[in-house]
Amino acid sequence: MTLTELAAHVAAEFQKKYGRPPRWIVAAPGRVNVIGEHTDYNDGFVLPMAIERYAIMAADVSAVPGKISIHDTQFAETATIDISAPVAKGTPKWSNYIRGVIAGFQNRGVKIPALDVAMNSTVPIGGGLSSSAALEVCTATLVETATGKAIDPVEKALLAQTAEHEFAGVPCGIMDQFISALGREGSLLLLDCRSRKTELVPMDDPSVALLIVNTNVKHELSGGEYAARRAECEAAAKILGVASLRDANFEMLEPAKNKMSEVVYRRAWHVIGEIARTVDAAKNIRASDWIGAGKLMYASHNSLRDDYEVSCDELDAVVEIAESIGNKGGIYGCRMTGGGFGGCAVALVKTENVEDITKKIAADYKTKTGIEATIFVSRPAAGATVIKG
Ligand code: GAF
Repeated sequence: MTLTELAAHVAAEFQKKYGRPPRWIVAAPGRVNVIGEHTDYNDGFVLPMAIERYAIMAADVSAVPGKISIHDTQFAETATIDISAPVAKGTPKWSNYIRGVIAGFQNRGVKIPALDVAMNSTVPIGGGLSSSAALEVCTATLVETATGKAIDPVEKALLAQTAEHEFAGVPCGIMDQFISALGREGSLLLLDCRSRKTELVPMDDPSVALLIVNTNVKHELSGGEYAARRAECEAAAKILGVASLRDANFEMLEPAKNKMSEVVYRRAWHVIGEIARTVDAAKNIRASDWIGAGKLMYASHNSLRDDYEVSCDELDAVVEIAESIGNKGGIYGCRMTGGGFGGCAVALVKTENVEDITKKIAADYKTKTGIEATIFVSRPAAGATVIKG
């Protein structure tokens, strides 16, 4: 479904639920990270792009004071949030992403009107494509539109990140909320997570495409593994005497090897290498060196699998199939994307081979794992947008 079709759909659902057309429609995209995994909370670089999958909300002021009613049209479930007091965690579980953002605006002293909302999302849930960041940034965009007070997109991303920390219990970095708020059509975003400076890296050559392969193995970051990785990185930085692993290098790591556990050493090894790979991949993509960028993607995957230990059999299976198809069959590189433990892989491919590659990956993945993958191409999309407002 295109964004225009999705907007028409959610507007019709709003009309059905509330008996009038919506006054506002806003959307925010999910993302795929091309390279730079588990580097954001180490002050490193990431290279994501917004994808053509969105969280979308249609809304109007409500006649019921002090309440926001949100109807999820996909799962036919309605959440009611009391905004007459400071918003706290509550049910259903998905409403916490919305609650967290509303609480963030309340903390800034923003007076939010009572709202009727219909929402939908085409970002797969638990697919590692940031369905939660899309929902958070979409909510923030709705609050901005309904109050007429836009905030700086960087502030908006940070507010959404705080919501994820405090209301979803995931101590995430800044990548997902940043790209959902700041994505640009036709470009990847090279984000320096320390300075928060962004650089657009054009990815509009029609001869190459990014193929997203959803293993359909659900990933869940609140399970503790993500927080454990973050703590291991902090431990490594402390031993190395640096503020974060962004300030470390291999020359510093080797002599400190006997001062840290083997696991902490390997985590640091991944992060130091991955930060460098991300900067190099951005250079390769700018120079249309697809082979060079693809090699870095495979190297990233191997490091995430062996040293960072956040891959899983199904993600490894997709990457092995991609390697077997190889440059000859039109695949330059492939890697797991996002937090890991399931979710999606991303492959850099020749556009002319997309159909054959899709068929081959689907068939071989089914044979290897018994699971049907969901495979699609996305062009780099724009970040959060106001469609009607
Ligand atoms: C998740 C987190 F939310 C991001 O901040 C990032 O750390 C990513 O995992 C791993 O690169 O998506």
